[in-house]
Amino acid sequence: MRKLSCILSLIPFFAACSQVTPPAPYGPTPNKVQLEWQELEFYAFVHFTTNTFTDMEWGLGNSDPSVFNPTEFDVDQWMDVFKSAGMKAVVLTAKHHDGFCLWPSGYTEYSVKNSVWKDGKGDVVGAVSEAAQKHGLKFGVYLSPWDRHDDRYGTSEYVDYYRNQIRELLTDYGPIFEFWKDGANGGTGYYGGTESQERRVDARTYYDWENTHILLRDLQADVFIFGGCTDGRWCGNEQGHVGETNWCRLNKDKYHLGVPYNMDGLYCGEDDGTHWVPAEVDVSIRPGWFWHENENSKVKSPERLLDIYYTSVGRGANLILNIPPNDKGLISDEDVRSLEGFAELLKKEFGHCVNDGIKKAEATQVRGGSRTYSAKQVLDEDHETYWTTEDSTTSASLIFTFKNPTVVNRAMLREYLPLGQRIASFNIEAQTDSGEWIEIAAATTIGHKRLLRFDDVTTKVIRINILDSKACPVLSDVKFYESTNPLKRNESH
Ligand code: FUL
Repeated sequence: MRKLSCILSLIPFFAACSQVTPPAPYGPTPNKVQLEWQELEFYAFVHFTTNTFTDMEWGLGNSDPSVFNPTEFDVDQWMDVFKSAGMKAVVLTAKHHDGFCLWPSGYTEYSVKNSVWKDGKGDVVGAVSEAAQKHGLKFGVYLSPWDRHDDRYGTSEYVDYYRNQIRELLTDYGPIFEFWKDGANGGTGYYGGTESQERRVDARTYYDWENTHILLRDLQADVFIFGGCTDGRWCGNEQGHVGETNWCRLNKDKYHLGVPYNMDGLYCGEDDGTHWVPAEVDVSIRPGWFWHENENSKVKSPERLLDIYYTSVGRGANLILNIPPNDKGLISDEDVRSLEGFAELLKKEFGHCVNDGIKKAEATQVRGGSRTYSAKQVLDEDHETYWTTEDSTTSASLIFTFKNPTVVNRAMLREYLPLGQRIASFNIEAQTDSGEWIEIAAATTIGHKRLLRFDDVTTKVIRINILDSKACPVLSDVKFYESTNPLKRNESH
């Protein structure tokens, strides 16, 4: 009898250990490069060229190379600033629309080699790539397809020239994590002449992107190609926000670089999309992309940067924040101060996680009753483990009980993206002393990350209700925080 009860008591143990198959992926899923890219979350954009010295945004391609002379050029200072702000990478405009090359390209005379800077021996691309590596940041390049200087622009020779430049950049400067193609295309410029002229191209066909992508991946298999909805998509604006609903899926074959198609699709992704195309939010810390002295007083405040962080990273997109060096080759004090303030705010937002005070994590349903998929899996620091339910379930709740009444005012959630993006709507509720549930936050999609800020609530029990999901929900992480920042929600978008 004793033996039998002993055996019976082991049944739940064996049930928990038995293999319960994971959910099948839903829709398109990210590849390894896209998953690694998504983990970077927040990185720097650096716009720097002759424009910095001529006070222009879009140089016409006729500036004398000698104007490029950053007398106190110090890339270590840039990297220190980026790193202290929490950035994990940097993307440099190796060539902007004006055509001036920040490296001594073998295929044009319009580059640093004909500037007075370092007697023409300087190489900004080389210096930034080395400094990034030294400071533990990944390095990427922007290479403008449009070139307002080069006479070949508009002919097939220019496409060869562009590809030769890709060969130089992806061969000589170490690993390139992201290659940025800009959508601005054709129009007025000098194109090697003495007078401004107009040149138009058909952006759909002219560049033959398909073969350029093959070249890029041949040179560096792990490069993330941005622009034209290749590996990631532009969010459709340069103000610092992606849609509150942000799907990583897109019918990407309908989108072409520089050809306006469906702005809503860029902003929110497409629920029925055929490919995995996550969003990147590009925005400048200043009104312009290049440094202008008269914009020193218009640098975005730390609070504004925090709002941008919530409406980009906080909605599952990556944020590429432009911080343009000045004409001395340094990040200006105004930008440095703002980024320092922003880093302080971030520390206050997410510096105090209260998860340690959780004594119990439960779910209204656990797939196969298996420990592998239990509610606890969202609390470990492992992004690879997750809570999930039976296949047919599209709404369910996670319930967290704290040891003591706890103040909570921020939350972070992550879906397990290798199985596709699923959750379409959820809310968070806190239980009052009288046992009543009050809603404290609500949102639509989650994706890589969802950050929520809400008024202080003191509670012992919090629940996350998945209200709608495309397939059974798969959540990998949940964190609750007590922020010491006053709640200021200026997310106008
Ligand atoms: C735009 C460009 O025209 C701007 O000058 C800037 O480079 C920005 C990142 O992309 O389309």
